[in-house]
Amino acid sequence: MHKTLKSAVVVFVGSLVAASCATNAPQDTWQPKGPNAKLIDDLQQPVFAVAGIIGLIVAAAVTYTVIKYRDRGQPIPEQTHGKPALEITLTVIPALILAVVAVFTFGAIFKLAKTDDTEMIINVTGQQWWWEYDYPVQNEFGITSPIISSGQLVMPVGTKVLLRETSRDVIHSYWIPALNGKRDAVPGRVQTLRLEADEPGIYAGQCTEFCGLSHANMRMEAVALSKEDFAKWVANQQAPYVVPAKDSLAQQGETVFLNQCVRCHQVNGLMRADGTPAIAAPDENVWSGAAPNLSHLMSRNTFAGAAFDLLSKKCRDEVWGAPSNVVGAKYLAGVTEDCLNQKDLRAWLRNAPEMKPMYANPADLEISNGKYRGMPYLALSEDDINKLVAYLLTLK
Ligand code: HEC
Ligand SMILES: [Cu+2]
Repeated sequence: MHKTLKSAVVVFVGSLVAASCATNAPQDTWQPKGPNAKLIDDLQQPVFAVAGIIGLIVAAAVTYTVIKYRDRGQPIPEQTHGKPALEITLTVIPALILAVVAVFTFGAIFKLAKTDDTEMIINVTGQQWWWEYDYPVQNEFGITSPIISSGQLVMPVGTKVLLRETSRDVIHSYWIPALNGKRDAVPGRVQTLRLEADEPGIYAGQCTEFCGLSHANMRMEAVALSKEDFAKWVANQQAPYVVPAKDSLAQQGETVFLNQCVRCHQVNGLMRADGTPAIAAPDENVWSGAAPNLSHLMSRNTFAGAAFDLLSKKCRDEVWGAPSNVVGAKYLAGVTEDCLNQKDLRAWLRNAPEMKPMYANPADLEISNGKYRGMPYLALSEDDINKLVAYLLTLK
């Protein structure tokens, strides 16, 4: 066999084999789990089929021509100029195909852009390199005071959720492939994205607009809960602050937290020693002007832009692998001491920029006017880290 032909066959067969490898592909765009993603899938399947058939016909025609008419020293054939009938036909046929595709595409685009049937609103803000969610007051869902969370977007199933997206720094893009296409989060603008899940479950996604050094570590999940489970989640997010038991390790951790962390991280209801509420000022300390609200940190099971698990491997597999009728209950159990991924949380407190690159060049810190991009290195002692972990575990 000819050498190039041989390698072409190897590449072709190889890519077919490679393409069929992924059995566990949570970000597969071909497995819609809600009506918006289904709408896109219903469009892309036939379009892909038509394009595929045309692609095969063209490839076959090219291969046939290349082999049949390859240069064997034969005389140059008779030269012609133009064949109007053929040219018009070959223009009209693709135009008709594209016109049909366009009709269905526009239909889908308008349906996906609808906002007037929205049942629930969640504000989504991107920043380097994590997502913040802010649930405005919506009494019909029991949200009587705003809820602020990060990383994992929790939503009720069978509900038309409208994300209102923006960004605090550069352009990011929100994408949960199982639930819908992508929508850019642009500073100074609000853009909407519909999400709706048919079944309870955890659906993975990631930022899909290159946004700097840790773009690849800017991930997220949508957690769809049954309506009853969602109501429980809401109630927990609004539950008041629980003061750590007197003389416990967690109480010492609270003190460390007040000294080291509260300038960036809000914990609702946390009081300073003098009895005044501790109000975080991330705008003074962080380049994007925000840091995750940690009030109910242990109710989520990933952290730092969903790049790391808060749950140990064993517990994570139990939650994420749970069938849809129990996944909600498992998720709501949150992170208990037995299930905490101690290793990664401690490593994060020890030296966050080492786990998640924030600066290609440390001198860049000066350029951001002394404000950190992401979570800084805080030179904490192991003793303080022990106390902090005990404290963070109380933030259920
Ligand atoms: C200068 C501001 C700043 C300080 C001080 C700070 N952090 Fe952070 N922290 C951040 C930012 C910004 C992020 C988000 C980083 C990311 O996800 O890439 C973050 C992320 C986190 C997260 C992950 C939260 C989530 O939901 O993903 C935890 C936990 C955390 N910090 C704990 C602490 C603790 C404990 C302290 C005190 C010892 C502390 N931080 C001090 C800015 C700060
Ligand atoms: Cu991003």
